[in-house]
Amino acid sequence: MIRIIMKTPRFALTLVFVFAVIASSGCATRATVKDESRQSVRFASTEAAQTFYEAYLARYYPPGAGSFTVAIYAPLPYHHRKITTDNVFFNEAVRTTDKNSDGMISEDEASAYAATVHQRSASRK
Ligand SMILES: [Ca+2]
Repeated sequence: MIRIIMKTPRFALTLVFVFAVIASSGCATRATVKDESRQSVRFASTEAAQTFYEAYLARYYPPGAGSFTVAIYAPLPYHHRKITTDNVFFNEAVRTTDKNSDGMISEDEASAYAATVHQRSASRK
């Protein structure tokens, strides 16, 4: 037995030791949730609302957004996640779209927002 250990490379023993320390130390997980109340917004027309919502959904909920990836990660002693709620995304989209900050999204503003969203998604392909 001693002969086997003596022949084992020092690197492998170090690796086993590090893994044992990580596996036995546990993992601290912390999550920060970023939330805010949903901003109220008016639309100049139903077409402006339709254009805005279609672009908003394309931006934040693209096709395949419901799919998930399975991955195996090495255990780390500390893990921190940031979770952003839908309201934060929605308010960001409204602030981006409402260029003159009057609380109403016009058809021109909705179209400009939709153009940036579609341009952004086209550049990713
Ligand atoms: Ca406006």
